[in-house]
Amino acid sequence: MGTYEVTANQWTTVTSYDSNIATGGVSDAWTGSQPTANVSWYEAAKFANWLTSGDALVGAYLFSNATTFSGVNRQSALETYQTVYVLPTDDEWYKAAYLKSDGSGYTLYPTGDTAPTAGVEANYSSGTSPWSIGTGAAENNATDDMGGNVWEWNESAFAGGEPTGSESRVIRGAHWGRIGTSMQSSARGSASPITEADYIGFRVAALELQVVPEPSSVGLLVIGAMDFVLRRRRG
Ligand SMILES: [Ca+2]
Ligand SMILES: [Ca+2]
Repeated sequence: MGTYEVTANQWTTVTSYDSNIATGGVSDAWTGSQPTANVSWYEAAKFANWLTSGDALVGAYLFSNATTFSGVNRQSALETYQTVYVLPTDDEWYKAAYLKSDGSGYTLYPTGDTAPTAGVEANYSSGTSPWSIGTGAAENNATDDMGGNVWEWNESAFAGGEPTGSESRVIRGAHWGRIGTSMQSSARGSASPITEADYIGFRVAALELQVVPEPSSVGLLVIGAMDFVLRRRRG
């Protein structure tokens, strides 16, 4: 799971390499090491694809052109690329945020069972804009700002399962201006995938194909690297 929300700088760098990513029409609201936002689900999915393949239209997310999405196929992408960048599913995001690091159960907030101090440990309630990544308190699994700062796109359809078209997607974690309960494990937001809002951003997760040695050659799908690695495939 990416430690941080994708930043405005990372967004600017990656989108400069592939004009098929930022096609939603609304440009970034934030700068530098603030999280990127005004990013539609489609734009976020194409960003993840680009990290995988160097092509916004090729990866776990199936696009026939820059504006036509037709589904998700992580396994096929893994077999081709071995390391695949994705938007975390609702379940993956939930576990990274709320599962205790010793695996003994789930907490109410990503930082524990008591509400983090607003404006110090997490950016919510009294905030007026997103702060730079790395500002808040460390969360259960060494992530930052899964609670607050900007809402984050999940891969999952709000109705459950993989999205196949324009149905609403899950967003999680709340933003700088929301009350604390919006960061709780039970809080699950919904947004149309074309939404470009200055309070919705995303983080990516990396999947790695692991091939089991003899006697089996079955590939296993696991959640890999905890850090977001910006790999410059072009330029
Ligand atoms: Ca946009
Ligand atoms: Ca967040």
